[in-house]
Amino acid sequence: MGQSLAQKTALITGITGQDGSYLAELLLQEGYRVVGMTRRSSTDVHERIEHIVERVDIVSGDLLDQTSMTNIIAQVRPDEVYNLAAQSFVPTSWTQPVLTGEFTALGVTRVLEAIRAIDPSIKFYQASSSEMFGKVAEAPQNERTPFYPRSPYGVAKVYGHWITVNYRESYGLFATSGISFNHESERRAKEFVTRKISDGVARIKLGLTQELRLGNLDARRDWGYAGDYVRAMWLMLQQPQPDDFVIATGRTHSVRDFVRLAFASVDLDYEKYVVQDLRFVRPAEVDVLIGDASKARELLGWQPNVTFEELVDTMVRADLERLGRLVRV
Ligand code: NAP
Ligand code: F7E
Repeated sequence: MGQSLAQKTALITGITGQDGSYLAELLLQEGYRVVGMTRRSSTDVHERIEHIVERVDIVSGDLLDQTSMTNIIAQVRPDEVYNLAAQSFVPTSWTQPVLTGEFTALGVTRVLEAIRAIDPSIKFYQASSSEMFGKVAEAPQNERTPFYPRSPYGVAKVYGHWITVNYRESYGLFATSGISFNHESERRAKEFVTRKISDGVARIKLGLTQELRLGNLDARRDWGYAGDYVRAMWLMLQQPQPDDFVIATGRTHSVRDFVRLAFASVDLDYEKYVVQDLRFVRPAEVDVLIGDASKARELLGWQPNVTFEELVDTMVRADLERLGRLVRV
């Protein structure tokens, strides 16, 4: 892939994930050379980036492996690194707590160490999470709200956040932490509740199944659209100074609200199909999240474009279309 002198290079860890795929699209549009780090797998994991895989460079590495991280930074020499890779599913963090800590917490230090050793002028973005607020100390949550994580995942993200701040303060790295609230899309993995619902609604509508089993319907989240959130990530690295930013819509809805709307969008009553299943209830829950993104609005000029209602509708339509195609084949 040819590269002009002025062209910037971005390295994305986690390019095969939901956010990685949208961020890669955005950076290509912005004229970047995009390099994506993937870990070795015996199967094809490029599903979300199939449409752009010819336009990005893929390098093989793992957040668990310091040597691969250092070699990748040395070979790619990126201007910007977006650390999106993580074990990101909260329930798995209870069944695999040590692995979650290795990926999601210590993995951040491995990337920062590689940057520090090879070229401390590289800009770094850390994908921090509203799960750090957990049992919230105040509402809405902003950059100064104290953390009280409620899962091994949340605890690992608190480490990732503070090590990012620490490398900024210790070594003067351009290390920025984006504290994103939940963001979803038709590319979300099916284990997360929004996609589980949109996929379930489509299956029920098409007669493929009769019920949708869910856990706590009363949990509330500040849900936005992933495409909006990756724009904020990029904007953060275009600022004169590294900083921390909350990215959120400022609106909160319950899982029940999402379910009701998703079923209603295909003229069904959720109460006839949703079954509560204790297997999906968590050992410790984050009851309610709502973010205050005023700092991002003021300093980044960022605001979300997609509403909750549009998000629900888009996700259900996408699953109906996808499953409809399969049923017709
Ligand atoms: P995702 O879809 O689960 O993607 C995670 C990515 O990390 C995948 O590409 C995965 O690769 C990769 N990965 C996992 N372990 C790795 C390892 N040891 N070495 C290298 N790559 C590894 O997550 P997402 O929703 O796009 O989220 C992106 C980041 O933002 C994550 O750090 C997540 O914790 C954080 N975050 C997400 C949200 C949200 O609402 N989406 C909110 C706040 C923060 P494979 O394809 O090989 O599994
Ligand atoms: O759960 C409730 C569940 O798994 C949302 C990750 O991207 O956002 C995500 O974490 C809520 C919880 O996302 C089911 O108890 C009910 O209260 O979609 P989720 P999450 O745990 O909020 C944050 C910001 C991240 O950083 C994470 O990486 O929905 N819920 N019934 C259920 N959740 C699931 N998964 N499945 C259910 O059946």
